[in-house]
Amino acid sequence: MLTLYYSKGTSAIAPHILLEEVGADYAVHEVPIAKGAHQEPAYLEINPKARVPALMTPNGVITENPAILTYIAATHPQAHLLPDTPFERAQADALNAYICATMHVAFAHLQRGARWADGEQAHAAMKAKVADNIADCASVIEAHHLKGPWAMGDHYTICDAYLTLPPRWMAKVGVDLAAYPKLKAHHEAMLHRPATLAVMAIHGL
Ligand SMILES: N[C@@H](CCC(=O)N[C@@H](CS)C(=O)NCC(=O)O)C(=O)O
Repeated sequence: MLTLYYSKGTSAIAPHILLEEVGADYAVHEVPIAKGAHQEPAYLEINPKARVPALMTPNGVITENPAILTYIAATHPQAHLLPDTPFERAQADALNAYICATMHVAFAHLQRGARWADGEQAHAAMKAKVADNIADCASVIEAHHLKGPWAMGDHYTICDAYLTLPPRWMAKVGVDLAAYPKLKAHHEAMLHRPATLAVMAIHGL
């Protein structure tokens, strides 16, 4: 049995979608960030980094979206969500690393500037850069990481669940998805999948 620790509307949407896609036997445990639940001792025992998502597995806790997505796919091989060849696997890892370590971090500068600098002026300066940085990240994904129709080409993989997040970040900072035809088509295709729709409903989206 797996347990996904999540907060509604966060990046936990990605592993949540993948758990639905593979038909996993899983439970959910809500950790509402807005109420500070991710900072409470009970949750810090699950994830000392005070972030969601986290996935409790029979072997212990996994944190970090790319690792969680890979674990779900690797433990449900019948769903074929990991590319077969070493090169394609590395390409998938590259996209997931980019979403996690560059685009998500760029988006975090909107609300979490205090992690990088002190003072209102510094936070305002960081916020002012977020839309441009998110647009740059979207351009990189559009040009180099999204083969179409799915991220890795003809087959849905772990990257596709993670790619549900960039359009959400883009919308929040006013970057027009229509300017990125492959990302837009991907987003629309995702919204036709029952797993995506089920998770969006749970997250109140
Ligand atoms: N690198 C982590 C980032 C996780 C993360 O930042 N999650 C956000 C929600 S999308 C969070 O927990 N925010 C609470 C906070 O920053 O205090 C991952 O990919 O799992």
